[in-house]
Amino acid sequence: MKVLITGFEPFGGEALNPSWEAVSRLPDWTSGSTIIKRRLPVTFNGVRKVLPKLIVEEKPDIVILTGQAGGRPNITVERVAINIMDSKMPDNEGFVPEDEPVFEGAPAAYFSTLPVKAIVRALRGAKIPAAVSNTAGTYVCNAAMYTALHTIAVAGMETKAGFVHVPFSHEQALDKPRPSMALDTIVRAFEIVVETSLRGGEGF
Ligand code: PCA
Repeated sequence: MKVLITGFEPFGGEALNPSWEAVSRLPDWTSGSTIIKRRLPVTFNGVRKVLPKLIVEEKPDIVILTGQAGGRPNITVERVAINIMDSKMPDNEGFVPEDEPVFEGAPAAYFSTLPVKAIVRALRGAKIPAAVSNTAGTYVCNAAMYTALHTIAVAGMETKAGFVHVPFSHEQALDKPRPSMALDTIVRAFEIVVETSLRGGEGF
């Protein structure tokens, strides 16, 4: 099996993005499966260009996208991606879309095809605070999740895909009173997400 896991570059004035910091620390293979790690730009146009190419070329069995949700206290496994880009904060190339579709004429939403509940249970079983989230927002992370699921649907691929948000790391929270999680815990969480996705399980 081949797993594609992505993290994002920093955005919003942060020096790092814990999603990529954790992804980059993952092994290159686990349980007999190859893990391909990629860092994505925090740009609406970037993810819509890079992800379809990556998925069609690499043909992974599983796509796990990860990003930072600063302010959330736990790991959140996203259930749904919606066909909207709506942001007050500019992306990393200054684009501020308002009420625009990710893909014109495409479905309103896609559900994650990862075993969302099984992942949350496995994380909590490992004493890592985690929950299902019913919104990935309307910024670049939602656009990335939507792009991956839409690409897979249009190409008729069997690939499973979904998104996991992580809190700020402790380093990021030193200068602000926000919830944070140790990077080592986020790395362990991603290993569990990969292992549980490889095992499958019931859907959402
Ligand atoms: N989080 C942002 C985009 C990049 C990231 O790591 C989001 O939640 O949309």
